Amino acid sequence: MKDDFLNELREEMNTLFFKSEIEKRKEGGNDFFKHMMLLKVFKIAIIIVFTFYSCSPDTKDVPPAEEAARPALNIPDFNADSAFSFVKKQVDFGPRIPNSKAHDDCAKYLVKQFESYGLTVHQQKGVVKGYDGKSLNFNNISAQYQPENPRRVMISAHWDSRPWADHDDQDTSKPIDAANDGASGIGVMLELARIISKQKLTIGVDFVCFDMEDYGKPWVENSYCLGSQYWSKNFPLKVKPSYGVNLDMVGDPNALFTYEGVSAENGKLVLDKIWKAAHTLGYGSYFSYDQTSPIIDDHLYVNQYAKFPCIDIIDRSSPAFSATWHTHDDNIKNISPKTLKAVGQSLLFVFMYE
Ligand code: 1BN
Ligand code: ZN
Repeated sequence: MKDDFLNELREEMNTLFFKSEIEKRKEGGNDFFKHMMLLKVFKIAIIIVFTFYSCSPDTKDVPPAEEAARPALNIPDFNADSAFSFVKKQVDFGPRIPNSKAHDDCAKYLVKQFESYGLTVHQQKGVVKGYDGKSLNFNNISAQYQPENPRRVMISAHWDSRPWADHDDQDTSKPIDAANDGASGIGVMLELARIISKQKLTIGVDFVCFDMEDYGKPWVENSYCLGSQYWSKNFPLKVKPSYGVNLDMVGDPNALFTYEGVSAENGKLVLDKIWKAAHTLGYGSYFSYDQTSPIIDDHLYVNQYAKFPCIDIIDRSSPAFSATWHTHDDNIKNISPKTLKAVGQSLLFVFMYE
């Protein structure tokens, strides 16, 4: 079929050339001949269009030049100091433990911040029972950038803090500041929201602050991540994001983010994309391609119940996550703006190119 058309096209071209030569040699030509020539040109045009757009998969599969290489985008700067100030602000409220004033104050602050960026805020409030039988008031706060855009991604983190320092050797029953284990993820998220709200992305973004992640007891099944369990089982968004990125403990100076097991199982391509961006931008020392054991965190329940791929960027630099995990050393002094930047800038790069 294709060859027939190409042969016919060649024939037509030869004929036209031949006739044109006759035409040139004719003095002045005549109307009938000109009319025939126009018809011929028209016929050839149709054959060319048909040949190249209908009968030639070879050529159709070649992307136009402008699609082959996307123009370089101007990626805004992720401001590490701004992200750090968002972490400090949360810590300054005091421990954001369930049923406390600091918890309420921090919720109001988060809502106000997202609203100041012009985002649509939604609060999913309720009561859940902790592993100890206590009733805990939770609030999963989400903010939407381009709420009507059907192509969406989610960025999540937990905003509550652990009421105990069970990995410390002192004051284990006192709450931790949780500058890293909680506030760092929300700090990076707020800075991303601040920047993205001023940009024109091709995707919508759901910023989701999960509550009650850290009111759990080791080895008590499903006792952690109470907010994200509720959210994932009572999915409040109109559109499911294509994928989600959960941030947890993204502020330690010696952070190491790996291919965590649950993430690798459910969102390998998402990991590939973010890790590649990080290495391209010069943050490779924070992002290891090594696979580590699966862990319980908010992303697990998103994958399990909300059923869209969600990965976790979480510090696996020591066997028990970061060195300060669930100790009183998890404070603002041990937060590095450089680590916040490595994570935030890499994500901004990925989202801008979606
Ligand atoms: C992550 C940070 N997690 C708590 N703080 C989740 C977790 C649950 C980690 C159970 C270990 C065991
Ligand atoms: Zn924790």
